Amino acid sequence: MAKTMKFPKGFVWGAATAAYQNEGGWKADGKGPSIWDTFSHIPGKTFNNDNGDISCDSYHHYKDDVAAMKWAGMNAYRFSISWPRVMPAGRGRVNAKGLAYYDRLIDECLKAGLEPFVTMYHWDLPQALENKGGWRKKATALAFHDYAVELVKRYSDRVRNWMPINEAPIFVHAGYKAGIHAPGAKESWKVVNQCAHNSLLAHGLGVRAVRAYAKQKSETGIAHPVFASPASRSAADMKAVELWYQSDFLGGQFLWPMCNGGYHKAFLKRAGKDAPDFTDEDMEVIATKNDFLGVNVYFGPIIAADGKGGYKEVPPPDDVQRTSMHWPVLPDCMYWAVKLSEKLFNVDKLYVTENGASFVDTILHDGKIHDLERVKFFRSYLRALHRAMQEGAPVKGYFVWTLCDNFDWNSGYGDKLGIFYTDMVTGNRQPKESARFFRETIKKNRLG
Ligand code: IFM
Repeated sequence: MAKTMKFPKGFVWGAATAAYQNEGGWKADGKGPSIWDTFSHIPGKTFNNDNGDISCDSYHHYKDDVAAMKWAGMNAYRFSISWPRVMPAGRGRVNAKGLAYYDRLIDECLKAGLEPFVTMYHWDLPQALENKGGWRKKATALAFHDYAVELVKRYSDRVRNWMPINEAPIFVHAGYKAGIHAPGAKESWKVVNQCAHNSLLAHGLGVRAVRAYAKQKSETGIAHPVFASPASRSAADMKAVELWYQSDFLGGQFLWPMCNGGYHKAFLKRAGKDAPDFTDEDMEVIATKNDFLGVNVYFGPIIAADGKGGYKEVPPPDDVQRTSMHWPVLPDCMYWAVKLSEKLFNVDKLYVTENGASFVDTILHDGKIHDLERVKFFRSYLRALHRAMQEGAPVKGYFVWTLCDNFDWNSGYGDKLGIFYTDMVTGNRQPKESARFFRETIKKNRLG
């Protein structure tokens, strides 16, 4: 019989969403255009030419989102604020109606007993800033600081948890190198590394905005994706995976300088002439101490020693289960994300800020959605998380990605990750089996 796994008292259970993926209202009440509005409106850029113009229409249905989380027994909600809704041109004039929307959402959360965890940037850069160079320019990080100050002044009487930046490696690499995300650029490595650097700078400035203007004791952290696991526990593979976290373009380039006070020499060597330009002052800002690390866990590279003092990626087993996005199901990745972050990044508090899976699901003849593969996925990842916590990892909460089926970037509505089905016509949110699974788990605060 499977063992019962208890979570600690006060454990944070929530759902995570992002403004562009959920809100809709892309032109409502004075919102400015974002790079995702522009990109998704170019034919051929997203699956089926889908876009987030309406999506779950949370701009009008936020009360339904909150009610769904309350039904599931959650005690927190991680959502992002749309920069161009609040500052249509990215800097300068603020949009009173946009700011008021988040007042309503925050108040509704608090009324329902949901602690707001606010992401300041989940990829919807104001188009006006992209027109001036976007993340290629330090000016964007400075504009982000002013935007962050505005948010903190406005909401910190009610918001205590802030994540300035979400998943920098993804929006930088997919948006500025591979060109498959907005703004669809394919830059040189030198420019890409500069974008990464500027995103780190923005994060540090966001943290400083919270420190300087928060009206109550508040905490900050980054939400970071892509965590590698070692191929085995051998000393050589463990050393190889550490090297990945120090020097890789997805690993070492981001968390290492933030948490350990500067780029690792192995990263600078790897980047060579393509390393970003930076000043000592930049590095100080980037290393501003955070209170927690947010880990977004889906899957990650499996790393082994290459026999020459370096590392190599080994493929997952051929028969590994895959989600409809073709992502391998690797629950051990959760265990290692937590364990290695604790070890290498000097963190004393962690949240799983995203975890979820796309599977094909549909309403059956009984009117229900039996997404049993997704339930199995959650069970296996939560078990791995619990194992790390049993070994002492300071994990304080878990956010499922995501609440409702929504727009998932270049795969549009082709992949579903919600624990609630969204009726895009009526706006109705219908619980899937996975939502019931969370309701049970949260109620008992244990698995099994
Ligand atoms: O939907 C995304 C989210 O915006 C960032 N993390 C991965 C999710 C699944 O693709």
